[in-house]
Amino acid sequence: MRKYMRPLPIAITVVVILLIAGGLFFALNSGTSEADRAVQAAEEAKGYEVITVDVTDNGFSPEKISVKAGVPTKINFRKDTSYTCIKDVKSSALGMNNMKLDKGDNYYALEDLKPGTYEYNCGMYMYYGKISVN
Ligand SMILES: [Cu+2]
Repeated sequence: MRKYMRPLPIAITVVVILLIAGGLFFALNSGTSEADRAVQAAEEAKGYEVITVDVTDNGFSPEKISVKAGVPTKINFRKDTSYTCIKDVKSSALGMNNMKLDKGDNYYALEDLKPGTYEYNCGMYMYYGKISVN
């Protein structure tokens, strides 16, 4: 009878270790850190409107953003995950050459755009996003 009681403590230990590892993984990989918020606040202090576009494993989110014409704007392509094939972003309409997207924040300044809709896409032409300037 006694030998059948051993697996339970082992199972509990395994579950506890998995929970701790999972919690650490989550803490390191998600959310906007204090430092990220400070960078955004600094950009806003310089007079930029900051719009965040999340770079996810299934594209850009939101897929379409709106920007006011004549207002200096920076898009923050924020990449919180490594599980995406999106490594860079480009747009011939914006004159944006392959901009490498590192994990974390990636700011791109939009200079004095004329009203209209501008498309961008990942370097592999798999995912698309739109910027509507009004
Ligand atoms: Cu891809």
